[in-house]
Amino acid sequence: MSTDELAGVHPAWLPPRAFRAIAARRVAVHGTGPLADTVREEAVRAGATLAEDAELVFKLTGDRAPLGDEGFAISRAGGVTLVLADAPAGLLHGFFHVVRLGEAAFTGERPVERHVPAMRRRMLDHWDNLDVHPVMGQVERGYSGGSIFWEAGAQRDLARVRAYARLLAATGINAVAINNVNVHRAEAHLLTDRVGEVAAVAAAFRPYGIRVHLSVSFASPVVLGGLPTADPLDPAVRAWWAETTWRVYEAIPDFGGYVVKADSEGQPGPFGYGRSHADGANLLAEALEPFGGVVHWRAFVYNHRQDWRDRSTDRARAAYDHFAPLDGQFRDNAILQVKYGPIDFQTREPISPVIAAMPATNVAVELQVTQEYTGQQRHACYLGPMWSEVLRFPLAGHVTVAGLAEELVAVSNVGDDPYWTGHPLAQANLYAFGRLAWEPSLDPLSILDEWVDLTLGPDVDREALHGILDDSWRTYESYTAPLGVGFMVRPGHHYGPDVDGYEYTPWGTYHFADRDGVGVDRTRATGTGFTGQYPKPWSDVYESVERCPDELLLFFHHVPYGHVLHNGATVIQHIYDTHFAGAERVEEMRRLWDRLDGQVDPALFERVRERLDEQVRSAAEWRDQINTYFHRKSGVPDAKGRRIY
Ligand code: GCV
Repeated sequence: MSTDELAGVHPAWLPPRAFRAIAARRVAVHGTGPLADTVREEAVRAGATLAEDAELVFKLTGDRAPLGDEGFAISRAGGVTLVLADAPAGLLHGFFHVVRLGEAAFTGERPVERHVPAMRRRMLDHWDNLDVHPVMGQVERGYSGGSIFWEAGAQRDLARVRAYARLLAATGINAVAINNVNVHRAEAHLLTDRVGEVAAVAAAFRPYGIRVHLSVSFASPVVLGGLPTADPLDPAVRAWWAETTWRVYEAIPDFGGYVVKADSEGQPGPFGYGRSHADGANLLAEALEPFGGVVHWRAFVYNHRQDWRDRSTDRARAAYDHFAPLDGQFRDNAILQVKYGPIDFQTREPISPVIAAMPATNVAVELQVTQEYTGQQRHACYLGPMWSEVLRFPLAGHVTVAGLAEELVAVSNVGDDPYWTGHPLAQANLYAFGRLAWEPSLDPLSILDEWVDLTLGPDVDREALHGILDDSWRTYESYTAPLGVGFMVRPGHHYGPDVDGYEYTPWGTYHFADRDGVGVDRTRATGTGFTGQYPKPWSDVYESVERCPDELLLFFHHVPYGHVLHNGATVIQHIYDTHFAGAERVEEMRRLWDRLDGQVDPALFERVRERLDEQVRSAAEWRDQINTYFHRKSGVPDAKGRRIY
């Protein structure tokens, strides 16, 4: 692909500059097959010469054991940098590792260092539709323009997808689901008569070691096959899925598999036939099994038609209540895909107890790179620190979330925007997701450094960028969601404050603020009992109002405004203080960005500046609405006498 094909598209973390250390070197690639070819092409594209007496050597070990399908080992001795892998995908990951190292890959001696991915699948889910949806736009919760795959119901030119594949491979991502989990009528046909379009996308991803997956409707046998039922135990339904899947593999031999959102927010599922979610998932797993495919079955199942008057139903409990009893009943190639928190990608949630409740099930943890609830790519909010906290959290004894999960999946934040992600700084989130999925113990701030180096160059004001991004997630939390309370967002689009927006709706997301206090009692003693879904010590820690960490207090407890936090402040004063401080901090972020004027591309500079202006405006709105709301409810004045309306 010539770069001209992508005129006007930002190169993100793979600009020509990032390959400087490889340019003009002699490179040898010992290996055959498409991925080895990609490494050769990349080397040549970087400006290297292919030669036998090379100073950068890529070589297959001929072994299958220590490095696996994707790992590599890198070393340097006698002026030769050597990348070894057991399989060609490892050579490709090794190549991008050399890119990240830059000159350091060619300096001095290097003892052998092994790099093997922690997660076997590192996947992005696109919530893309073929056409513009009347309410959601084309990409559901997308903040970066239209889909890179489709336009006006038809497949787009795939040059952009090839460039995307390359960017993703450079972060370590190896799987992409290309359509929305809410499968509408047109998208359902990607499984059958429009599978050729999926095959074309798969061909664009294949040279970069990325497999394509498809979201499918559980009702496909009815909608597409004309059967009277989609009952998972019906022999005709099983035969339909087997035959349909066989045809998919005829078109795409390395097809990854299906993603299913069932019995959730209006999507059809096995409950409609009185069957369990294990029956549903196993139906598709059985059809995929002969071809080595997998089904990602989402655990995001809850009642979205709750009566707000009903205090006995707790949305946080739903996934565990549905799935924990099914542990051990899923086939090996069924992967239960669990959102990291029990509600829905809020700025702050506890870890979902489902992740620890399924020891006999393959679990994928799902994150949201698209910033639905974290500023919609209008606010700078670097999520690396949040994900790192999630992955390092010791949920089951000393076993962390990263240790419990087989896979990491995230909802993509990419669209046809020239910067890929709307907010140019939101590229760092996509980059960090891939890197953390490969190695969850990486320091998110070092990952940010990598992104800055590759994307903006080594000479930009790094201190200013760290000043803007390092704490931006905590800053976002401080001016939006106090103490683990969620969903104080505008209903529908979820941007901006609306404290009572969801309070009397059927969605099950309430804060229960009254004149005396705020928060959701999820204790076993007096509340919904959700705390009982956690293993020890967390079931006790969260149950106890004294031991519960401040940042989750209102998620687990309803407390009076005068309740004193571990940090010494009352709940109400904490709300005021953090909202004033958060909005001020955003003003400082905007000032810091001005230091990059002249150091980065002027159009990129302007784009970020515009977004920071909006973030300043929006943070002030959040501050004033939240503070005013709680001031009016509680009648408690701000101890510092600041302006509240
Ligand atoms: C794709 C949230 C979002 C929905 C999304 C859903 C999901 O509820 O607001 O847009 O639907 O999560 O994860 O399935």
